[in-house]
Parts: sequence; C-alpha cells; structure tokens
Amino acid sequence: MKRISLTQHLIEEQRLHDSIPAELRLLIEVVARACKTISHSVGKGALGDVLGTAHSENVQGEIQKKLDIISNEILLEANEWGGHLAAMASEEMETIHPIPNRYPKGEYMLLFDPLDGSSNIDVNVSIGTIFSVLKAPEGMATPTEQDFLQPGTKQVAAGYAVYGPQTMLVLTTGNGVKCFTLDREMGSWVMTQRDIKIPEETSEYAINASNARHWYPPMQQYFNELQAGKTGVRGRDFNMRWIASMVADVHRILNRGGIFMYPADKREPDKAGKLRLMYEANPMAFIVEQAGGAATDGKGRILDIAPHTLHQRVPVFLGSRSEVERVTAYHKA
Ligand code: P6P
Repeated sequence: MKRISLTQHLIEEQRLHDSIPAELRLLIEVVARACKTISHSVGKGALGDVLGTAHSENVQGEIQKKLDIISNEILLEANEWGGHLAAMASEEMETIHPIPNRYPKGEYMLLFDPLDGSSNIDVNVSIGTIFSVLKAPEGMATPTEQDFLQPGTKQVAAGYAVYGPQTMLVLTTGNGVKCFTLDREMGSWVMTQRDIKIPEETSEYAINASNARHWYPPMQQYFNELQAGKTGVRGRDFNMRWIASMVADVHRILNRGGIFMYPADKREPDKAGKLRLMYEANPMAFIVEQAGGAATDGKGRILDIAPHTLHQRVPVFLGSRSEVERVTAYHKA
C-alpha cells in the first residue's frame, strides 16, 4: 500500500467526503501531535522520572499516576490555543475545561481519557489515549457540563493512540476506521491500515474473570458456556486474553476479532460497571461499529445512550458482532 501521512489522509477525506471541515482536521492533527508527545514521555519510563504515583486522586477516587497528570496537561496545552475548541473534558478532571478567554473559541468539544490502563504504566505493558469529538450545541455561549451530555451517535470523530511495541493511532470520522503507525525517525503518522474490519465470528474473549462470582446470571451463563468450550452448548473451544488496558484489548479485537466485556456486578448495584461512557465506551463503540462490529451495554447500543452525567459508568460488551449479539440476547432474556 502506498504510504500516506495522516495530513494527506485528512486532506483526501476532505476532498472525497467533504466530511472533515478545516477546524476538525486541525483538531485531529493537534490531538495526534499531542499523542506523539505522550508517547515520547511514556517511552522514557524511569529515565524520565515519570513513573509511580502522583500522590493525588482523580474524580473517580483513583490514585493518579504521574503520567496520568502529564498526559492530561499535554492534551490541555496542545488544544487550548488553536481556536478549534469551545471546551474539553477529561477523566482526570472533575469539571469541564472551557477554553481560556485569551484564546479564540471553536465549534468542537474534545473529551479524553489521557492515559488509559494506568495500572500497566509501571510494568511496561501497553497503555493508550482515548478521545472523542462532539460539536458544541448551536448558539452555545459559555460551555457547561450539560453541553457535553450528547449521545455517542453525535460524535463527529473518535480515536485512540496505543503506546505499545509500535505507537499507533486509530481514527474514525464516520467513513470507516484507519490506522497510522508513528514513524519515530520522521516524527510523522503513516497510514498502515486503510479500512479495518472486525471479523464477524471469534473464538477469543476478554474479561477480568476474577470478578466471576459477582456477576449477574446472564453474564455467568455466557461465561460458563465459553469456559465449557466443545464439551458444552457452544461445541468449540475459546481462548481468553485480558491486558487490563482497554485500548490494547480493543486494538487486538479490531485486528483479529474477539469480544471485550466489562459487565456491572453485584458488589455495587448502583455502579454500572467500571468503564466511563463519555470518553471510553462511546469513542470505542463508534470505532468498533465503524469497523463492522457491535457495542452494547447489555440492553442496547452504547451509542444510543442519553448521558446524564459527565463521568457516568456503563457496562460494556463490544467486538465481533455475533458474540456481542449473543451475550446481549442473554441479558435481554
Ligand atoms: P480491571 C484501566 O484502568 C481500565 O479503565 C481499562 O483500560 C481496563 O480495561 C480496565 O480498567 C481494567 O479493569 O478491573 O481488570 O483492573
């Protein structure tokens, strides 16, 4: 495949689909550049004094790693001056981050999990950045949290960077899913996959099985059938993977199929699982659906959920369509 850069791809998309206005193109390029900077910091590890905890908690009550805060700062600083955004929101910040008055404002709103998979940072396992782009409501004056509370179907772009053996950027603007690999010598994102499609069928599942005794019956039934393999109703054996970095698990599933699951469980009935809707589940659901997969909360499409708070959690079942449909049917039975 002729290698083209992210910039060339975005310009071609603009010409072909007229789907990427100049400001959105600028937004995507700025976020991609920020991910390069994050990749550089992550790659230094102990040599850059960026490992370990920051001795602070985020809005989720989770201990923040130094790199969580560094990555959040990188994304805020990269995006606030360009004039393409009205506001930002992050897993690491309790409230939204309006663009400072000294800068021009744009018509987009950016949400991100600056460094997902933090528990893996200090042990050199792949981690990533997840981002989602919404349009600011017509006539919005001063942005509020309410302006962000749009269903996932309203996303105009979504993507993630995965910091692994390669640093890769996966992106959708609604015309399929493209993947770019960072050419570290040139410092540029080079397209390496033009139209990723998730295999419809799979024999691989991703879940934290240590929580099994806490799951509700539909999840337990589906999991027990996978475990039974060819000795049970499924009639074939399955394999399991769990990296505990959603970005890394989703990237594997995009490329070779699979189903990723983080269900709600009985430990905290009012807590709908662990993953957050606005900047984890929604962007990943947009990407997965654009790649021909499915993404539900066990009852319906994640992208159709009407949000009620910025940091709300949601159960997640996403990946190869046939398995997502099966486990969702068990939950709806
Ligand atoms: P557990 C990382 O902290 C994360 O938010 C996702 O990236 C990942 O899939 C999940 O949590 C891992 O959760 O309970 O297995 O540690």
